Amino acid sequence: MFATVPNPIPARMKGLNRAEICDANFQQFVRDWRGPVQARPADADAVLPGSALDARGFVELLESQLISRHLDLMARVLRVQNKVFYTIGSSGHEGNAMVARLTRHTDPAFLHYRSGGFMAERFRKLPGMDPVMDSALSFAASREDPASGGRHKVWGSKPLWVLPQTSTIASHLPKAFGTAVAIEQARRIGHALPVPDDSIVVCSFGDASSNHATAQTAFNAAAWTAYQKLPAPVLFVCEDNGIGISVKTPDGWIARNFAQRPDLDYFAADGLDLASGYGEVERAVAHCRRTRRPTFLHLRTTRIMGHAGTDFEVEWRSLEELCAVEATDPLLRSAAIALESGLMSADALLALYEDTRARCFAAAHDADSRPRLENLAEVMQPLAPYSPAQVQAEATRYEHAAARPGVFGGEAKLPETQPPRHLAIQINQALHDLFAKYPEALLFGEDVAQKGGVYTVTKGLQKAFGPRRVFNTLLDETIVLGLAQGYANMGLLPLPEIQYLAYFHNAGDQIRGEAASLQFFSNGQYRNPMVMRIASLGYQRGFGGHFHNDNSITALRDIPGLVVGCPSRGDDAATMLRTLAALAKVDGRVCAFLEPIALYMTKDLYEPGDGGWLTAYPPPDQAMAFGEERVYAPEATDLLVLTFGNGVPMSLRAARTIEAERGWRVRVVDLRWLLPLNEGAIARHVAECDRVLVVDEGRRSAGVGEGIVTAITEAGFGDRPLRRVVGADTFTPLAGAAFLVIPSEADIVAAASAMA
Ligand SMILES: Cc1ncc(C[n+]2csc(CCOP(=O)(O)OP(=O)(O)O)c2C)c(N)n1
Ligand SMILES: [Mg+2]
Repeated sequence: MFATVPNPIPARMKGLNRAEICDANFQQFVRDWRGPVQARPADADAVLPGSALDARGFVELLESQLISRHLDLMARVLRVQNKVFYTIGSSGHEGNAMVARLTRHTDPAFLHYRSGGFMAERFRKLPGMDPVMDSALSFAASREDPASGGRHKVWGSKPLWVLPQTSTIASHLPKAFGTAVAIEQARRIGHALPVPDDSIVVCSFGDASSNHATAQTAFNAAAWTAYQKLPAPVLFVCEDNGIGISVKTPDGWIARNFAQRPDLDYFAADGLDLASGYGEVERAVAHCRRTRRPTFLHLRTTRIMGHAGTDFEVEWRSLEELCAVEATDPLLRSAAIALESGLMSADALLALYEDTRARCFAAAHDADSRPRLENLAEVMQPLAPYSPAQVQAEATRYEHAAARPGVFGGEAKLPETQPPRHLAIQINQALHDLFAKYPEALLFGEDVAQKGGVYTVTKGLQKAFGPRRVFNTLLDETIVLGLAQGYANMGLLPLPEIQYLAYFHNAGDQIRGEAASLQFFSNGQYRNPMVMRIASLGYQRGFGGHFHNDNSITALRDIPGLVVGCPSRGDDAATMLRTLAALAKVDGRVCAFLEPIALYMTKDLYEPGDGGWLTAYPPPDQAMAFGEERVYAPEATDLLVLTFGNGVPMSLRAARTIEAERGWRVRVVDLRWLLPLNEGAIARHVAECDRVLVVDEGRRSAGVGEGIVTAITEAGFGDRPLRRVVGADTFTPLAGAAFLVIPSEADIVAAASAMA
């Protein structure tokens, strides 16, 4: 009934610059329009007979598509002039504007880098916002970029609930799923959400990305949730352009892979054609919102102008194929609809096209004149905020006295009135206190609920606080950490547990690339505070092998902005947990709490039965200052031992031997905080002592010890006699051989002797 886009467009130009060709194609297509024209005003009727889209909606969507397109074209031109620093565009994907039109600005959105049309359309949802200028500032890496403050070209907006995403494809799906779960769960625990209760989460990504393990685990977790009739209102939008950089997605693969997945409800819409695609997008959005089930919207798109400005497709694809792809340009289809429906004349459409181009260039030139990030302090400003006074006040804030007798089984059983106990018990009691203090705290992971974790550290928490706040997840660390980010996005305080440090590594990107980077890439506007507990480190007797004794602290040590704490005794664990929770609450920090497994049950220090490693429970108004070390024998100056974790009791024992053998008095310092290292404290102790031993149970290379030695040297004490006692650069073997690869008391004594 209505004319379709001529296919293929004549290959009039064999030019390298396909952006110019796509640009010219559009203009020529409109100028040459000879299709039927029926004059009519823009009203509320269907844009075309049979379409679910009304005329006014169509015109607005077209405007959003044009904004997206001209931002791409502008970027291609101004990149070479060094005014713009990003050329991965949205051309061919502009139909995703339909998803924005049919969702709300309060539906949290985690977007694909080609969701420019979505972004332009979402900007309509709030008055007074300008998608062109805001985007131009981001393209120009201007300090005034409202999304990232000039730190990356991202789709992001605080008022529009678009959380900026990293370039790591698929890494955002677990947290999008987590946010959807959080929306539902918050209500169930009486937590006030920052968005309406019936919000859904929008999560877009490419067809190639859908194959990624991180994407697949999110689909699986969503289906696992829905299968149990639990809500997970996430709308996965697969923007299927049939290709990933240069690798084609097999024809039909997305439908084959997703159309029949149980508990992932599949909808397919033509993202190339607003008139025919709109109704199906509308059904998918309505389905997700109404049923609260995970929904998969397969949106047909195309990719024109290459993967990025640096991708010269003519070098690796035939011209015929390129022209055929360019003929599917959704803007040609939108132009046809505009002309055919009589909503626009060719002149009016061309004028709108040129006006939009002019707007984008004007904004880009304006953005180029704005200040960029000019010094390191500016760059790092949002990375790791720290407000000492507020953190201290929050950590010691104590207003839950009335709840505690109920939690601990009576006034007479309050833990601070009990005899000294070991680490596992004190962590457990501190968690009970934190849960009483923070009604928004959630603890989850593998086996943490009824069983109370492999080492019973979380025992009783579920009973005390219920299955909505303490629960088992499915077995996937990526999802555990994706959930944590999702809960945090909705204002909850997540305490995810990673069962063993060795199993952090396969999900590490969720912290390294995602959680720890959010404040940085959102210029401090979004934050995902959490306290991640990880059972860690070696020295277990009778339960061994590498994977239960992993000592790779290195994997955490270089994550910008992350806080890593590692207590060696129960009282420190309790006060440190309070400080970590406060850092999360006050400054939105992502925190890792390394629990030395081998010390969980340790009761004695020097002799069997001496109870030397039992500690009293610190009352709930006490906390540890962030960065503060614990010093044993502060008056001693002959030898300084800088250590942490299992190294602390070992060093204390070794110190006795050293004192007996050499007559040296030994000062042992438990650093407790491994990231950031307290370089000032290290330097202070070194300055006061004659010799230094660094005892680091982590690995020799890139371990904590390297950081300590560097701090000593940089503080000007490079000439102090110094030795390192460190783990070997190896995996840990099973049984007794495990002790060959990690420091021992004898090693510490021997290192001291070597300095005599
Ligand atoms: C985890 C990861 N691996 C590789 C890349 C490099 N990379 C960027 S985009 C891309 C292809 C993505 O294709 P698709 O998901 O189909 O999205 P499209 O670009 O086609 O929209 C690749 C391999 C990346 N960003 N992240
Ligand atoms: Mg693709």
